[in-house]
Parts: sequence; C-alpha cells; structure tokens
Amino acid sequence: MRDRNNGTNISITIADYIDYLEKGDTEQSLYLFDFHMFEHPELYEDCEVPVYCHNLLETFPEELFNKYGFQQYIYLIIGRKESSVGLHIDSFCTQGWLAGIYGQKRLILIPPDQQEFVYDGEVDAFKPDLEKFPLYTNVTPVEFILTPGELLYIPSMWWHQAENLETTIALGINTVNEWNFEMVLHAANEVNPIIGNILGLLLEFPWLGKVVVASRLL
Ligand SMILES: O=C(O)CCC(=O)C(=O)O
Ligand SMILES: [Fe+2]
Repeated sequence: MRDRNNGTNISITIADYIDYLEKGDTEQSLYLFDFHMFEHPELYEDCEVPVYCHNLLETFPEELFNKYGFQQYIYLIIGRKESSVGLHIDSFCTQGWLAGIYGQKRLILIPPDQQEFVYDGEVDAFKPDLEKFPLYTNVTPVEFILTPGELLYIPSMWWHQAENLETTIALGINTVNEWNFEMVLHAANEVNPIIGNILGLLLEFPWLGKVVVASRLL
C-alpha cells in the first residue's frame, strides 16, 4: 500500500484497507498499487489476460522466473476518490494495459516525442503550473476516462498520470512483445546485467531460444 502523503509503502490487510475506504478518513491518503497477483496464486488463476495483450513473458521458462525473480506484472489497483499517481513512464520500457473493473478513472497520456516538455514527470498534468513548467504548453495530451469493462493500452515510453474520480478498482498489466523486447532488455541490463545478457540466458536456458526464434526477436 502506498501512503501518498509521505511517499512510503505500508503493509495492511485488505480488510483494514476496505475499512479505510469506507470510513472516508481524509488524513491518510492510501493507494493500493503493489498488489501483485503473481504472489497470490488463488487470485492469479482467475486472471485471464486477453489475447491482444500478447505477452512474451508468459512464454518464458519457469526456471528463469524462479532463478532471477522475474514476475508477471499483473497488479490490482484500488483507490478511493481523488487518489492519484503522478506523471510517469512504466519501468523497463514495458507496455501497460489498464483494465477498469469498478469506478471511473481519469488518465492523461503524453507521447514520448513530447518528453522534453514534461520536466521528468514533475509537472502535474491535471493542473499544470505553467509558471514553473512553461514548456508544458507544448504538450498535446490525450485524455481518457476509464470505465468498468474498458481496457486502456499505454504504449511503451508514453508518460501517463491517473486520478480516480471515485472509488476505483482496476487491473494493470505490464507486457513485453516483439516491439519493445530489445528496449526492455537494455533497460533490464542497467539494473541486472544477467537479465540483460541475452546470450548468457540463451546458454543457460536453451528453451528460451525457441521463444526468441519463433518471435523473430533478434
Ligand atoms: O491507475 C493508476 O492509478 C495508475 C495506472 C498506471 O500508471 C499503470 O497502470 O501503469
Ligand atoms: Fe503506469
């Protein structure tokens, strides 16, 4: 759980969080953002990723996940009205899919060619302070209201910011496919040289070679 007031993560039970949502306590600003389905097999089994979210991670060998701590990035997001996430790009150049389950969420998306106007995500895209961030006037944002049953695609490297217009439940998925695979490897390499070293991985997990050849990744 992220505490938006002081930027820390705290751990509470879902039951306590639901109490918090119902109580409408305004002193705390908690946002459930890091509830990874992968760590909860009983829920993960219920997540059927739509075929158009084609995700190479799903085809990777299980030992690779176990040994190097790979995960499927499917996470539950629950927040109450006005909870929000600042302007950011999803990590490792992954692409994001955001499925609305309950409540409405407002999003602003900004393409990567306008990166130089977003001040590394410091600007609030919903209420830009143009005196402090004058270059933001050059941005042509794409706005979207996500409602239950809708699925929003957030392309790799697109800046985005979200705000819950009411209590909201959504499911986020971060994926890798033929298009961003190389970028993801480069990004991973900076954090973990083992994961970025595709040749080393291929030697260690020959099965991965089938995925690479079948997908014409390299
Ligand atoms: O729903 C949110 O608050 C943020 C969603 C997001 O940033 C994502 O799914 O990548
Ligand atoms: Fe995101």
